[in-house]
Amino acid sequence: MSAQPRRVENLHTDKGKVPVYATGIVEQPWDDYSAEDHATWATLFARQREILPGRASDAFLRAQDAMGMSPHAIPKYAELNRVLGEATGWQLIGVEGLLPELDFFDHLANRRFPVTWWIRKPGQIDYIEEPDLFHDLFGHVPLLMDPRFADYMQAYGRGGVKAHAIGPDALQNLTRLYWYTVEFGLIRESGGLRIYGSGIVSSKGESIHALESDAPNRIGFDLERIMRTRYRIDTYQKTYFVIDSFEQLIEATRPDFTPIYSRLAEQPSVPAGEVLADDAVLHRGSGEGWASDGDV
Ligand code: HBI
Ligand code: FE
Repeated sequence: MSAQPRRVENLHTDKGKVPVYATGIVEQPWDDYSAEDHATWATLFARQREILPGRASDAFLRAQDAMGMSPHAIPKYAELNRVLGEATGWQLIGVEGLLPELDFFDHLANRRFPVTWWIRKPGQIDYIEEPDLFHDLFGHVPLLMDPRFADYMQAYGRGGVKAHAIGPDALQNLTRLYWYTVEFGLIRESGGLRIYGSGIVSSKGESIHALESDAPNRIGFDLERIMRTRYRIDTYQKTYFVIDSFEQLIEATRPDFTPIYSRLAEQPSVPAGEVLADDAVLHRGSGEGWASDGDV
């Protein structure tokens, strides 16, 4: 019988006097996961851990080990929450899948990371449209153990709540920042370029492509440049942005973004594969294999 979650609707969390209702939270139905679910986790986990040493950031690999994640079984959110809560105060909550943006931002602003409760089917091992348990748990959760990244994710959530109140253009600018850092970011470490973005680190193909292919651009982090840059949903990224450290992310997101949104509203967006004159270009991509349409 496939796992069916028990709903915990409208978890009521008080922030001062204003109650905040977090919707769509479900208990992880761990006892109902099938042998096939655990086998899918094992296959994906082992395959990624095979190729990530030397490709993923040290902080990511260390954090994943510290959490005790292993291929033997799908981790229990409650067990991870003990380690994570101790390290940075973050907690995992089970969800059905993608949440309305404001709900998502509100969870991040309160150090709650939404993790999809179900895992993909064996036939979807190489690609799945929306984030499943493997993408969230293997990809996003480990770096929440790192105090600097944990702060960045909470700041992002707070920024998202504000951007949501400003309007869709601000939201689009901020979503691009999430996309090119949290999902598809690269970091320069002493050993060279490494992956920290969840969308890359949870994908075998993109873990190799992002670092070793000649096709994509690799450009130094620039906040406003990133916020203008469109991205790809259904193919590998055409451009990857590279930070020097997680501190750089924190510093870049310290100021209030309102004046930045106003400045960006006057400027055209940048196509996903374009290189601009004042970009800090680490690698100008060949563009081989790029789709000509479909930037969002
Ligand atoms: N919901 N569960 C979940 N996970 C996400 O990563 C997520 C989301 N809702 C919206 C969203 N991401 C993006 O649009 C963010 O940029 C807001
Ligand atoms: Fe994600």
